[in-house]
Amino acid sequence: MSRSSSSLPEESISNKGFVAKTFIAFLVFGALMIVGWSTFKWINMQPQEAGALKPLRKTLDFNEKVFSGIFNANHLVKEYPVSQAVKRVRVNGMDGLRDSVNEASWRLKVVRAAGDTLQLTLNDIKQLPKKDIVFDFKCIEGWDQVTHWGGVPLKTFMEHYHLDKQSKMNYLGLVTPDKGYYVGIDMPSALHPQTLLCYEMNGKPLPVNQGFPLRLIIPVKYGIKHLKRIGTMFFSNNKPADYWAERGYDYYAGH
Ligand SMILES: Nc1nc2c(c(=O)[nH]1)N[C@H]1C(S)=C(S)[C@@H](COP(=O)(O)O)O[C@H]1N2
Ligand SMILES: [Mo]
Repeated sequence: MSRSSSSLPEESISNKGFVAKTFIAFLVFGALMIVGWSTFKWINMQPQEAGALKPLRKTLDFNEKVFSGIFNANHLVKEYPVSQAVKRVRVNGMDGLRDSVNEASWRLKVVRAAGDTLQLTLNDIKQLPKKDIVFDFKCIEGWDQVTHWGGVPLKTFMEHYHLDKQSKMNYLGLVTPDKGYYVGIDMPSALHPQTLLCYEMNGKPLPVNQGFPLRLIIPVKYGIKHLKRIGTMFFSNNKPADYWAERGYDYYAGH
């Protein structure tokens, strides 16, 4: 018997095993392709809901439940020394800022209830205790920068104007004077100690394209929620309309 003929049966056995394994691998691969492709097709066939295909919106709503469930109002976003704040702050998003704005005629309209609107000047707001914050501002598009803001904590503002009934509602809504940009904020995040009605950046009045005279600074959320140039504030138990949520982004937008 030659050596080659004695090694032949062994080789053909391992070859057989290899062929079988390859065959199974292809079957599994094919099956997964079919499952993946049909899931993709099924998702795409679903109707839209709030700017996203229904199954994706369901996922976003589920994420919102999870993240708002673990939200801790006492957990503070990291703060930095003022020296670390950038001097040239990026401008992103000009929706609702295209009209001119004038401090003398501008008012913050606070809708306490239907037909009961409080109208405040910038000076009224500046009378309240001021807080400065330097934090890492994060945009959902992927950039971030350490920036310095000043204003009155929204919680202090609500307490000062006796908006306690309103603060028990589920959401706060903010809208620019021209209604071109609008956000909805869950009340625990609105009342978070680092959330500001902000009128200063780097110790000076807000530049026009950064939201003069008054904007929201809400460090627990992504940039999309930091509405620039607030015109109207209102309260609701249902989700207020939200510009980017309508375009498929996460409504909660926390990080
Ligand atoms: N009125 C208004 N506010 C807005 C936007 C906008 O388009 N219009 N864009 C938002 C987004 S996506 C971001 S990241 C921040 C950017 O703030 P900044 O321009 O001061 O950097 O503003 C938010 N507030
Ligand atoms: Mo953003």
